[in-house]
Amino acid sequence: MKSIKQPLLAALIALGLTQPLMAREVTVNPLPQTVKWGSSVVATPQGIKLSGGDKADPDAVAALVKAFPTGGKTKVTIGSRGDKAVKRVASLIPDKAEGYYLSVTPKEIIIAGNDAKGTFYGVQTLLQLMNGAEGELTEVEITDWPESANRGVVEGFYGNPWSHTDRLRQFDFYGANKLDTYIYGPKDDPYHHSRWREPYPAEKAAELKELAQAAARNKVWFVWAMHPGNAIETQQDRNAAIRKLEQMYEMGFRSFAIFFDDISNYDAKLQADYLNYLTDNFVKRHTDVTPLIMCPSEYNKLWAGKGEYLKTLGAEAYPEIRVMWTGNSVVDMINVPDIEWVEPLIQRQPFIWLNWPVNDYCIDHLLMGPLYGNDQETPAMTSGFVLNPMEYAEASTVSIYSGADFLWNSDAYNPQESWERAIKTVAPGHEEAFRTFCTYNVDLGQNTHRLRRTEESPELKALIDKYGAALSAGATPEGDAAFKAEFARVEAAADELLATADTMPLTSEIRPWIEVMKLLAQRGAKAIDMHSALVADDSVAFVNAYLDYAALTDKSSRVESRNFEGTIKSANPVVGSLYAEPFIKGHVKEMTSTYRQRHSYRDDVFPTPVIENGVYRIVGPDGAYLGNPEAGGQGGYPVWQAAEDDVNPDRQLWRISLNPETDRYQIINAKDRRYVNELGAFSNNETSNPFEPAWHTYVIERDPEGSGNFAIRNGGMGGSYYWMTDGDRIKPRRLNKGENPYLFRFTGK
Ligand code: LOG
Repeated sequence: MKSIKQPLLAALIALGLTQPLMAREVTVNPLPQTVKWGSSVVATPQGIKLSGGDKADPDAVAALVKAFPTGGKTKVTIGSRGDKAVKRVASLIPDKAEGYYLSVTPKEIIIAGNDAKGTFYGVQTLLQLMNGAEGELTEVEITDWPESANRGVVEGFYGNPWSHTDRLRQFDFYGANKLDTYIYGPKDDPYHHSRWREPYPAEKAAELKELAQAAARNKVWFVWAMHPGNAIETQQDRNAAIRKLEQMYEMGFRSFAIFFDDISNYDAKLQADYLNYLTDNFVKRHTDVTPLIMCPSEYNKLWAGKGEYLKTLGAEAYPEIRVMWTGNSVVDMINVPDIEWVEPLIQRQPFIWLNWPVNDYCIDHLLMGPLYGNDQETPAMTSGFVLNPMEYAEASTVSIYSGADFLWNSDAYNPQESWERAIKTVAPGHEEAFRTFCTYNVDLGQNTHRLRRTEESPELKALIDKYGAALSAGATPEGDAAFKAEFARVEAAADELLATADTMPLTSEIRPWIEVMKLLAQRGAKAIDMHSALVADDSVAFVNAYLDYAALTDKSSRVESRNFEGTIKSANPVVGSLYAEPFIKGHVKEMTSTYRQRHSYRDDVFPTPVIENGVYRIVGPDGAYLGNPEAGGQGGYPVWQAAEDDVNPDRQLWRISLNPETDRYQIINAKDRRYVNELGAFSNNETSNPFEPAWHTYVIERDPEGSGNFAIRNGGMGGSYYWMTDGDRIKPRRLNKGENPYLFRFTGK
């Protein structure tokens, strides 16, 4: 069951008899396990006549009567297995934790949970059915249950912790989407992390108490986490921990986690001993505190080596303590083998901490793309599964919505469809504009975890594929018009969203990215104007369009997102970094270079690149040429050669050009198109290179002393490494004090 369309309508759409626009489409998230539509039409209740309400789960009843006042005519029966009110449907209730049976007929509505939570979820499904129903419901019978327990969110990122209002809104969202777990652990809450020993100040404590209640109302299990670092050995430290946990207990919390992530000099045995101590001296001293959850220091396979740490932890920590796990690496989707690897080590099912859509390691980007890549079998193989979101709470709900869908019914989960539904739910009334926004905010950019997403701006991508190359070649009026139309569409979407930004929590939160998207669209349009002017040989129009472009670009570079005093600084929003931005920037660079070759009118307005894109000899300190004697081979490295290669001059020629994605130079041998990589060796060639341009693009610097020589510096991860020579090869390394890196000249062929 992929999406729930009312049956007649689905049939009409299948026959092509109606437009989806006319659809009275009803969606329920997460997708229920089984749905049977009837044929009768039922008027949506104005008021209800409730039976079973006195016995049924109070949160479920409260949610129901909030939507439908009692004292009306529609008969609604509610209850959980064992309640008299729902006895006659007892055999229809799924025998599954949190499951429910819901029936809507012209005669009555029945909500029957397998347990209290199931009843609450039955009500949520009814409310969602009503949402799209426009006055009428179709007769329906739903039998539903989750495939896994403990589905939710860990607020575990660096940066601005969510606000109190953010969290209250989140809990309502979780309740509505049947997520039942929230772990509180924002790295930049000092009372969680650096100052964990101290009690919350009164005002914060009052807020947290209110949160605990809001969570309970939504059937959300609230777990408060503490991050004591390595202060876990002395009796004093342990007393302080228990004191803090008791304070949190007093405030209404009953579930706790201990995080040991992102620390060094840790010890598995000691951590296990500490957790056991807290279990004996805190958890078990109460009758209503649940077993601890812990986040290990080696919380992913990449860091775990052979797993000695995890093995000790697994053997020593009490079996009821749950152990979190982020998968193969810090940021990674979860696959079956990852779980099969860790489970025997920790001797229990892992509790998944999915680092998605968290953006604290790529703060300039919003991650608005679909949630995909987790194996369907994984939720059932875990003791819990939570998503770590962005500090942008509202924007995170696109992924959280799909997380709820995936974790409830992973068999039926379809990333793209779920994402489309998320957009409609999260930005009602602005679906198209918000969808456009999301498609332009998919890529993560270069990042340490090397996770990329490529579903960016498919509309623009299609145009680039179709017209991109032709654009460089000359006149493409049709292409110009198509690009202009796409950029106009994007600008209109930005305008629509900006108009709501004073009133809508979502758009007010992401305003800086919307502004940058608008500027991107305007810059794109100017780039196309430049193209038309270049083709028409109109230098005045070209320069004017360029000046507009440059002013918009400057404006864009000055947009900032909210600042923060903690570990994360303000973000400079980047939009469309995978296709849109490189296309626009690369195209402008290329056109200005072409312009400079043809015209001199006001050519001073263009920035002069350190060196122009072109094919060069690279001449080293002793007048030697950098060559590629093993051209066409595998591996190896470029070598300094005293003599010019007359036979194969291409082996000493290098194509040096700015890479639009990194804005740094790539250096490729003209003979076999292999890259020089960050180790000064040859990498794969242009078409087979699987590595990100960050690893093999360089900053070229002109000697400020005016020698006419250049330095070549690694642009990527080893950013402070300069190309130096070592025997017959290049060796990128850090400079010694006072060392001169300006060793190279570029000469034409
Ligand atoms: C942190 C987390 C952070 C995330 C992504 C875990 C268990 N810990 O590398 O706080 O949000 O990665 O940057 C982490 O993931 N450290």
